[in-house]
Amino acid sequence: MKLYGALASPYVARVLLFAKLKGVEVPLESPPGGSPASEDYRDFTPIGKIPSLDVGGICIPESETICEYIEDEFDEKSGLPADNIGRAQSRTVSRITDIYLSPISSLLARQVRPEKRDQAVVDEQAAALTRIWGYYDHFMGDGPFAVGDEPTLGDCALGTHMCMFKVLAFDTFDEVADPTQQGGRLQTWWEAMQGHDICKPFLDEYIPAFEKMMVYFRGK
Ligand SMILES: N[C@@H](CCC(=O)N[C@@H](CS)C(=O)NCC(=O)O)C(=O)O
Repeated sequence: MKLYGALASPYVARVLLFAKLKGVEVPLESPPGGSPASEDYRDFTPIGKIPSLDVGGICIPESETICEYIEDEFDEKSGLPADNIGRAQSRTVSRITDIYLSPISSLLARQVRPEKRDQAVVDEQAAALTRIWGYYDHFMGDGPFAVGDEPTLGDCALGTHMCMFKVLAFDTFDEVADPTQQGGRLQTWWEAMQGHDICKPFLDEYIPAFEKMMVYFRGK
């Protein structure tokens, strides 16, 4: 089993953090052909995105599906809460991240250079982010993590995305406030992530990997 991708991707990082929490070793490799755009990689996954998981030549695409596969395949330590409501809440945090939060990162990435910035897009996305932070407030379970007192699937998705937003958005646009500094549920959650012996060192390693991507966005 090997994971194709690069740590700078929050989707790749999510899978690596999830595997780490479960105590599963998942080797990370560059995609066949050296890039997601290569013909070799497109033969393996026509979706052409990272990550994908290679299980004896079978391709499992999509970070969320890969995490669920790892959960099913290695069941010694669960990466989901014990009860069904908690499992649904953890998955909801992951889904909110993929469906509502993630698209905003692509829109803001195109606004990083001040001389090319469309202020209306930044303002609109800043307002959308405020609404989305409210979704987490509403749907997270009892804390301090997304659900309960251990990190699970949802924390992996939101944790890596939050790090990306810290660099891409909160440090870049004055209009976009950091919800982990505003005293609410997301602050409590972030403090728990920062106090966790696996999440903290992992996220500390992920941030500089994503910062290298910012060099690309700043030059765009
Ligand atoms: N829904 C996918 C998203 C993966 C994704 O967007 N990956 C980006 C890197 S962050 C990618 O592979 N981009 C390459 C491309 O679009 O050519 C997942 O959850 O795995």
